Amino acid sequence: MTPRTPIDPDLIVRHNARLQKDLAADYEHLGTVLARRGVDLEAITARIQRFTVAIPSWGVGSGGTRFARFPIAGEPRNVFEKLEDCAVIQQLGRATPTVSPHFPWDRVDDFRELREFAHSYGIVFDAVNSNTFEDLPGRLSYKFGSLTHTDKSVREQAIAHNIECIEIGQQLGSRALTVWIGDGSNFPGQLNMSKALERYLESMRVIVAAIPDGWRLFIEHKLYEPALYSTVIADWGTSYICATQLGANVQCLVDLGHHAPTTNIEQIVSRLIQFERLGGFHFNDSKYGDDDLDTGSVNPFQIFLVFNELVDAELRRAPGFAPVYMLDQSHNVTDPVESLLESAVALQRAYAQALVVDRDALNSAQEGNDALMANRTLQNAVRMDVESAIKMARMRNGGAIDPVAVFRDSRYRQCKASARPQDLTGKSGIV
Ligand code: LRH
Ligand code: MN
Repeated sequence: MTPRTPIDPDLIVRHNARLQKDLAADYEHLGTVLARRGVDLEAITARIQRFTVAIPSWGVGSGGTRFARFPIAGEPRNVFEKLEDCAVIQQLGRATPTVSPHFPWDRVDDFRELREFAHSYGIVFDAVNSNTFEDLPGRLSYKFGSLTHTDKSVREQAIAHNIECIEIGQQLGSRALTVWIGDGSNFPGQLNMSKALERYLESMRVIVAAIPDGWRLFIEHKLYEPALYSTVIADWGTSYICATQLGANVQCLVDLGHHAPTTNIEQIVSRLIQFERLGGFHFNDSKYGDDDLDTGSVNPFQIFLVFNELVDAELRRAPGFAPVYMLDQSHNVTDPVESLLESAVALQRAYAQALVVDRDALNSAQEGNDALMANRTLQNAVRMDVESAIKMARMRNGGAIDPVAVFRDSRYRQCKASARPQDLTGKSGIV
């Protein structure tokens, strides 16, 4: 069944026809430059064509902060419209065939209908995300925590929600659950820290017992926010220890914005690969806190250094290496579709640059303690203009050479503005 296409396919053909000749010239030039280094461009392009990253369902609506959220006309009002926009990103960019849903934000009455709706656009569901950081009417409050709350009935409510997310995920065809909790404290002395972690492990053991065969559970750590003094799962070390306590199918998820600004995230990635507990990523960028900015928009070298570790593991076939890539961003001032298109490309760029690293030269420089040559080997790769390889991969996958140009020319957002009437007065909050 050919997927439905929210954008007129002819528009992509017309756009590509205008850009194809220049792309071919740039691609041939890159091939020559890489061949001089003994690198086969076609092999790189083929790997880029296979690269995929999941779209966060909550990322296709306008994001906000605690101060305000500024909705845009034509943004999705429900999960079906979110999936339509995800289909636009996949049709134009051809690197995002999966969507990571969040519950209860994406709750519907008929999940089979939702699955079929997604499949009609060629979209499948990735890891499901539970939510025990917001209260629902008539439910027990998570003000003082969820899986670690001192009150057993609140913990049981949070456990039941996670198990329900697994059941929903099974109906949707997902194969993983991501558990991020904001549990922690705002005052020294407010929380008995070891008891809180013990309650966490006790609750997670019940959830892990409900994980179906072939599924994984990802623990997502975060330094702070909403808790502002201590967070129960604050860092990779705590996440790793808990994963080893809970079971082989429990791994660590690295959200790039969940670390102190000076953290060496690529070393955390290297550790989790070494000890076979790297479950996946929430990619984004940040300057200060969990800013959820567009991937590669502030610190593209950071993303490259992370992919340098990932490509090293991929090429040496590191045991247990099967990370799931997802974006987790908040688009407060841009059109979410455009930001997500550009962010997927930023990941393809970091991946391609990491693929052109001369690993033999890097290895001998490292073994020989030639620090300058080792760093220069990476600098040579990150300075490589791999744009034509990314564009060629996208075009060969049936996408647009310039996806944002086609998106704007399609006037998709303007069409949706009339098709999706809604109140645009902003409220605060991330979604
Ligand atoms: C927490 C987080 C988590 C999601 C939420 C939307 O900051 O990164 O992954 O549940 O954002
Ligand atoms: Mn996240």
